[in-house]
Amino acid sequence: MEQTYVMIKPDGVQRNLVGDVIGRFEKKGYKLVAIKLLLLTEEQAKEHYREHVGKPFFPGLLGYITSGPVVAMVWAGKDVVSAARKMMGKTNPLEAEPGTIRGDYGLDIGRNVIHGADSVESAQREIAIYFKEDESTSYEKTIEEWQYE
Ligand code: DAT
Ligand code: MG
Repeated sequence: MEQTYVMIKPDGVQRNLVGDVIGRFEKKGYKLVAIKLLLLTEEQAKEHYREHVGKPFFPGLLGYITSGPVVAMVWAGKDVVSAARKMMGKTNPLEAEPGTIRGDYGLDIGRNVIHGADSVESAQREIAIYFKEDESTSYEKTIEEWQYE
């Protein structure tokens, strides 16, 4: 099954949105295979956002993403990479549709609550930044026969 990397950013943790975000992924039917609360190091943040190093917003992004604990997660399921991006909504919360996480809870592009990998390759790269192989758990859920044809 496809896997993606999802991260509740420091504002999401501070604003008590952890349960809501996890609940959305659970109720949709995705399977949690790894989770931890951690404070990003500057190195991890730079590696995570390496495509944005040097952009005008990068210093602010770096300060924000390392400002408090985040919830790092790996979710698995059918087309989970693109589905998670849809559930999160557009990068700028003011452009994100109501019903999406950013659309429901965000106001500012620099405080947009959640991160989700943008491709299967990015997901694998990002998972490796935060999790060792033995920190992901492979297990069956009996409900899967009611979720997948
Ligand atoms: P996404 O998080 O939707 O993948 P991205 O990869 O383009 O978006 O940017 C990563 C993060 O950087 C984004 O969640 C918020 C921040 N960011 C992006 N563009 C920005 C901008 N123009 N001003 C301020 N922050 C920005
Ligand atoms: Mg991105």
